[in-house]
Amino acid sequence: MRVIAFSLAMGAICASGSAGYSNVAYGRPVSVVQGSFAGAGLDTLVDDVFRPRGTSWTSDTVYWNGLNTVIEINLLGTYRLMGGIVQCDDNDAFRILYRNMDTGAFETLWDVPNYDGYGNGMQTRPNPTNDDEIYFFGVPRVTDTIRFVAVSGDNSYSVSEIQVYIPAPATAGLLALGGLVSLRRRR
Ligand SMILES: [Ca+2]
Ligand SMILES: [Ca+2]
Repeated sequence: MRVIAFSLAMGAICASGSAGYSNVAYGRPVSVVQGSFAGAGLDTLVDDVFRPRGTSWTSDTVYWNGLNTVIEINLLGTYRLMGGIVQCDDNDAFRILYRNMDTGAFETLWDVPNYDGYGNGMQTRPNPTNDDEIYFFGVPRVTDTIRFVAVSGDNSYSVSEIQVYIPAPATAGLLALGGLVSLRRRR
């Protein structure tokens, strides 16, 4: 009985996404609030689809030149963000910002590093070999809006996926289920 319950629990965790976390940017409204962009529709940034590793920076991505462009995602709710995953051009550094709910100012959530300087197309951060690996922020932040900008690089920037995570509701339900199983066993 104990073994069966444990197996069910593990299955539920795997099915709920990246190690028990939910991407709250998925399907949310995306807009460019400053500057311009070209290429794919903005909805492709929150569709849970990554381009194949090394895809050309302008192939079905959102791309732009210069540091003026600001992409904004309305999370349609207030969440405590634990971590993120992004896929963007390899040879540039980017930044995700969050709206400070007290001041309204946008502050740094994650400085997304330059992957390399030699031009190998789209690369997922933090782990180019695993689109499911979450980067956990140093300090989780409570917010309802995030922004994405380029910080430095070769002046040609692109992005194909932006994800931010909270613990999956399934995990909370799972804990309750586990408690229920324990309760029944004691009878
Ligand atoms: Ca995408
Ligand atoms: Ca670039």
